[in-house]
Amino acid sequence: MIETNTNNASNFVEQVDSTFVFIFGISLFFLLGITIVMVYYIIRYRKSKNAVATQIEGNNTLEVVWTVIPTILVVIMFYYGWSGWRFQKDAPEDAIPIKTIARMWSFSFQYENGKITDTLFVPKNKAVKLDLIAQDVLHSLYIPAFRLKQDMVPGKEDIVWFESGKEGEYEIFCAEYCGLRHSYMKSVVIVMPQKEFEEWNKVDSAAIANINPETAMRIAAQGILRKYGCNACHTSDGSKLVGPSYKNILGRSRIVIKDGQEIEIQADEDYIRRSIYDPNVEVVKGYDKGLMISYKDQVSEDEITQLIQYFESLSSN
Ligand code: HEC
Ligand SMILES: [Cu+2]
Repeated sequence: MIETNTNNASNFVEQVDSTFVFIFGISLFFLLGITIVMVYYIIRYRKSKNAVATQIEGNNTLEVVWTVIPTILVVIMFYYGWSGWRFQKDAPEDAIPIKTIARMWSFSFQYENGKITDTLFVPKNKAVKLDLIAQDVLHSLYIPAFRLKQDMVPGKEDIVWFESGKEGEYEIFCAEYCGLRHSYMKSVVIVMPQKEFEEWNKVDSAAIANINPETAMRIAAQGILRKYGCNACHTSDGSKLVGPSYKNILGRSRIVIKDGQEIEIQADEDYIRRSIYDPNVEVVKGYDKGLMISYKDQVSEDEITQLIQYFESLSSN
């Protein structure tokens, strides 16, 4: 359930909202003021009443008034905008750091203990600092309820921070058009009591003992696919998305394009490993090159082995 009442959802809500109301109020005042005066003059000086125009030669008082007042207003607006922005960039020393990774087309969040999730979990009443990393193209982290938005630029380190005062679930969007499935690039931040967060943070995702090994293997593999955001482009049910489905991927032959040549290749375990570590060397025919990035520094050999097992289980013979 997404929380709709955003009072106190983050420590920025009040300040951003009052800046918004201030700027909106000034804009509305001038919109109405100018429109009313304009309509009044149209009627007052219409042709039948005032056929010959009166020429007016400047007015110093008026010139000064309409230069000085708007300048003051704009400087006040700038001040509010600037100080609010500075504050959002200046995380407290003791803020909990969470690595926030954006890529086509999902977010993931890595906590201090190495745990990685696709939903952002944070404690209530505790400052949290998000270290932003874009792995492929421009993205933008947008949490409307927190009044927080920051572009994520590949190669550029940036942070945002916040402290939430209200438990609940809030939406996260990518606010920078980043390709085909940009509109699916969303997530959720869950604010929970500090105790619950600490408990949650301790629980190891591998604590799925005592279930049948086949199920454990599937759960683990699906966890890996979620963790790295693979499902933004691939499915397990045979349907084509941006990339081919994992279903029936193993053991089949397919045409790939390598060095500009079409070659037929048998999809064995080694091919799967190469597809994940060097995806743009052999590109499956009919799909685009350059969309999948190399996961060499991310997915471990052990995880690849687990994925291969899972892909095997999806291959009906
Ligand atoms: C941004 C989209 C995207 C993401 C994210 C992505 N892939 Fe891919 N993947 C593709 C595309 C497009 C292809 C086909 C072109 C090619 O071979 O590079 C592909 C091809 C593959 C292939 C070869 C498929 C075949 O039929 O031969 C495998 C295996 C694969 N991806 C696994 C993964 C895994 C595992 C992850 C996560 C760690 C992942 N992909 C993340 C887009 C993506
Ligand atoms: Cu994006």
